[in-house]
Amino acid sequence: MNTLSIVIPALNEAPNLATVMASVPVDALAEAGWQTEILVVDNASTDDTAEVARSLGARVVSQPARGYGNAYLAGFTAASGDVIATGDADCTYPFDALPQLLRTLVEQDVEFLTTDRLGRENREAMKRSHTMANHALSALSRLLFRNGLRDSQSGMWIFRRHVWHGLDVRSTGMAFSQEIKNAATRAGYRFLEVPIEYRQRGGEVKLNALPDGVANLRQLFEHRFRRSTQPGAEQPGAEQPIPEQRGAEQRDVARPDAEQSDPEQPSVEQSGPEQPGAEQSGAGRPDQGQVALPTQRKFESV
Ligand SMILES: Nc1nc2c(ncn2[C@@H]2O[C@H](COP(=O)(O)OP(=O)(O)OP(=O)(O)O)[C@@H](O)[C@H]2O)c(=O)[nH]1
Ligand SMILES: [Mg+2]
Repeated sequence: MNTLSIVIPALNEAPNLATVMASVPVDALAEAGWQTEILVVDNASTDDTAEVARSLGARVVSQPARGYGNAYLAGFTAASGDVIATGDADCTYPFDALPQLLRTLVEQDVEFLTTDRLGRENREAMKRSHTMANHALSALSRLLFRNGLRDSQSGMWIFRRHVWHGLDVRSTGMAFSQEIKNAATRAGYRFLEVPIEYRQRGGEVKLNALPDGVANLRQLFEHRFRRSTQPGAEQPGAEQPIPEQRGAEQRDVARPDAEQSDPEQPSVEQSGPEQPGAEQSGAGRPDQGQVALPTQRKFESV
């Protein structure tokens, strides 16, 4: 059985968790050969996010240091699956499409799969100002990193565990999302971007649009011109085999399969379901600045 960890960062998302957890098709995933664990990272919530998550059968990881990136750093450390999938705790991401997305990961032998929410069919779900900011940040990100990704801000990624261990991702806040994508593509992992359905957010917005946008801009330039200090991680020009490049963009939208104690340290709690893993392919690495060629293969939508 392959093992999958679904990591969900949550800051005061208690009212959304029942919907989010119910949208994970654990049975369909099991039928497809994926043993799944769900980790909710409680990011110092002041509501009962942790209790609700636990009662719904999630493993709760406690991250007292606020920040979207901090939440993922703790979640990935705690995750035991050979494949990790992510998404917000606000009902926006289609966890019900995971069986299809995993099939794509395996069939196309991708190491890092990211998703694109910016298709026209999703325009009702995102505020106009957010859509424009996402397009602008993504355009700048493409210009600097030359990876062809349409949506640098999407929070749904599915990747093989070894990828995370080969990356040098430093953002503690919202810039984590663009940084992990740009780090993975720059490091030369086989990547692919597929369209997904994006849904309206439940509950309160947590994003601080202006400061988060400015922080993202700064991070893009810092990352592009960074000299890595971590040997082997995302080192431009390192002596590694160059993998076959796979590219951004597939056009049909991935939709749900209809059938189918130290307060400063993150802590993990075991509760609820099983443990996650999937077959891995060799981690090919780096060659900075390679442009990924768009694949011609279409995503199967249901
Ligand atoms: N913004 C923010 N989100 C956090 C933090 N810690 C955990 N999260 C969670 O990270 C996810 C992303 O935050 P969102 O507020 O949804 O950010 P977003 O998706 O860019 O913005 P929306 O379009 O409003 O959904 C949510 O599940 C949050 O609950 C944090 O410190 N700040
Ligand atoms: Mg969100």
